[in-house]
Amino acid sequence: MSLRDKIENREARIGVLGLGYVGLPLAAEFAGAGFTVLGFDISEHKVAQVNEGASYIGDVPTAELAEQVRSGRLSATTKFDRLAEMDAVSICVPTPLSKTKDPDMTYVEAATNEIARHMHKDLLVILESTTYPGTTEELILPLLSRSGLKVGEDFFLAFSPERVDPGNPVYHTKNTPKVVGGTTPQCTELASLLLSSAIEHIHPVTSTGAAEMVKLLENTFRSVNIGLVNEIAIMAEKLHLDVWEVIEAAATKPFGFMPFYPGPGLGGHCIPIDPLYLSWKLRTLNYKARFIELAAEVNTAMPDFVVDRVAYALNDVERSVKGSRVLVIGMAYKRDIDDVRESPALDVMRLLQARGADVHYHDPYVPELRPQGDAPGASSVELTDEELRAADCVVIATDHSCIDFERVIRESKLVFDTRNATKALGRHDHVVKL
Ligand code: SAJ
Repeated sequence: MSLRDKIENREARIGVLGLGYVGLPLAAEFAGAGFTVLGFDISEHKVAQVNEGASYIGDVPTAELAEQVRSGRLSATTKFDRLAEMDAVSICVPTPLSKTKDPDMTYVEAATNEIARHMHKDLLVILESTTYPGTTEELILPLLSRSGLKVGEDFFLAFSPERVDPGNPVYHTKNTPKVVGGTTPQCTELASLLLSSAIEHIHPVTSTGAAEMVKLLENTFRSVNIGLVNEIAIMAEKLHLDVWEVIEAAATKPFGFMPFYPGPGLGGHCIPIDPLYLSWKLRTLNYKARFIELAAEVNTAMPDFVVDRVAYALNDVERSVKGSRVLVIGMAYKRDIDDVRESPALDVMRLLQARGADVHYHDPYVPELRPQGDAPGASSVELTDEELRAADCVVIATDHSCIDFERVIRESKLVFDTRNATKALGRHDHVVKL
């Protein structure tokens, strides 16, 4: 039976490498579409949780996962030799930056080498991990071609960028349009056929490079616009203007404008990182991607800007940062999630500590901070009235919906609001906004 037939009658066995915030939802969608899915991960813990039907990803409800595991549609393993049983494999492993801010392709290479070890005729491989244009053709294809099998005839290779917005209440894997580009038209067609069985709208492009570039355009668009609005916030402060009022008014323009909002910096494992994959690739071609590098410069300077503003606000009440007790509300990189990766709130806390402040934090989604480098661990404090009153300054770094900011204002001596979390609560002399 051909791969096409196996996909059409849902008999194709699907492997998903990497069971994180991209892989687990994708595996669940393929299982929901009627395929038998085997998740692969190096983490025994993740594999055990999946096989117990216990979801560790907010976007995958445990009830749904448990049902798929019970029915045998979905299971997980750390035994990569079972890749030999797969008809199609999606690679959903991390693509972080190295210490020198260059692409770290070790996870993608390791996953691809595992697949290469178990290559067989008619295998479809789809890379989902965000990466620089050229990765699929220059890194993946040669590793898989060592088998002697010919791409587009004996095996099929495509790139299809993940578009997961963690915590988004409306858009999930199934209803978010998916771009896909294959090494050959046949690769594009087969990858599109498989993906369209689990995802409502597929948008094919003519090459893997185009698909890789689409994702980087999406995330560079965000990084550059956030960098712009952060610089507007810095300008507004020098002009003694309320940047939030200005953005709210600009957003009344019904065409040609899209609001972005300033903040304490740029967090997450995508937006601060993915654009640097593009600028790195262009540097190898002797081109300087100026917008990407400038946006990164502005965004990474925001924690310092915030701490300077906190220092000025304390100074206005005749307090120095040194010796002051500061409570930072919110450690997650954005509201209503528990992820602290690249979170600017961590930088704000550490910069305040470096200036001698006694810093505590409260985040209902982040009960503990593990020690990182020379930074000690910490635990989230209860947001009691006493805790608020004891602080010389409360810094709102993440505007979680569950936090009662009215009480924060009422019980605090001084509030520095980096997220306009207090906008609906009127003006207060002791509340300073970014
Ligand atoms: N941020 C601002 N101002 C804004 C928007 C965001 O300061 O106007 C900050 C956030 O607080 C956060 C960071 O930027 O720290 C990233 O925010 P994000 O909303 O882009 O969140 P991510 O990184 O979790 O998800 C993004 C996706 N988000 C949206 O499209 C809304 C999307 O770009 C990608 O699908 C995803 O990264 C990814 O995996 O690439």
